[in-house]
Amino acid sequence: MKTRITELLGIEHPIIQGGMAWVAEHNLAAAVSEAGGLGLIGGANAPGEAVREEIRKAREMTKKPFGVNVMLMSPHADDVAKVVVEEGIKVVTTGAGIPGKYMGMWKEAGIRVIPVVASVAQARMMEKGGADAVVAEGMESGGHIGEATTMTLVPQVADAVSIPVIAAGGIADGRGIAAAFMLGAEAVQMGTRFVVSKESIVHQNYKDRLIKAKDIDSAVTGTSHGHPIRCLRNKMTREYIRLEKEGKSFEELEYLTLGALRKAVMEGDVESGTVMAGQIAGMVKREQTCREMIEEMMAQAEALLKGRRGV
Ligand code: TUI
Repeated sequence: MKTRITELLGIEHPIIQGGMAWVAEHNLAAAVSEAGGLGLIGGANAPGEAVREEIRKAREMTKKPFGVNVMLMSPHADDVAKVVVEEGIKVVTTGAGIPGKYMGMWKEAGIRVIPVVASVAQARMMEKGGADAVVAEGMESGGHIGEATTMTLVPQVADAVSIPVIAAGGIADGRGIAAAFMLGAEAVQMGTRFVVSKESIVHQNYKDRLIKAKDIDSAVTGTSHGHPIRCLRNKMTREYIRLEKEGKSFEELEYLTLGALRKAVMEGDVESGTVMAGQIAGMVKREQTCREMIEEMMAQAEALLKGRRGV
């Protein structure tokens, strides 16, 4: 399936892997790229040198293009922004902020810049600032989210900008991809399904929790203080939301989430840790390789878009 995004990025399938903190490391990024999508290394809160090492390890595993997600709230964002240039990365996505101050440096280096946005206003601002495309991310996504749903955001962003739009949030099969295309997207970004891929290094407890999840098993913490994070319900989210209702501030609640994503992803503590996942977790039922996932989804999406029933 060819779109402006597959052309822009030099990839076979219009599927981009989310830049998930702790999860999007070199094994996953290389596997998604090898399968014909665009793998991403998630910079998250990691120092620049750690991201450089991840980039080099991914290069040893694939000759195909992969990108880096720069999390703009990271204290190391300035360093990571330089490392991607030094390492000759060709595609950068950004999250949790406006990448304006890095835009000149990245464009000069010939990098394709694809900010993740959560509103039409942000999408317009990014286009004006020179973005090559935007990811329109709905609140069905895992992790840090905005307020609009994918169904409402994607067509409004597609109408507002002329650069290509990538849909994200609540997409995990060929039906989701076909639907996103109907809304005006030219590719999708997916996180949750890839978390349970065979190549994903997350702890087995995390994968099992996600596979067991039902449709309404996620919760959003931090809505009261402007840092909304979607994750699967557990002891941590129950405690967090209870204290939020009592009026506790972000600073007072920080102890509950500090290091909690690492604890869930690396140590498998899915009760006290942060198990970030999107609302589509309920549909993710088994571990497969990234190639199996991508081939299955593309066959289903292509059949639907040609007017046949899904396979
Ligand atoms: O960035 C994400 N998802 C993330 S980042 C992350 S790590 C983290 N952990 C704790 C706190 C904060 C982050 C986990 N999940 N998705 C992309 C995304 N970007 N969603 C929403 C936005 C966004 C938000 C504000 C984009 C721009 C923006 O601009 C701010 C402004 O001033 O308009």
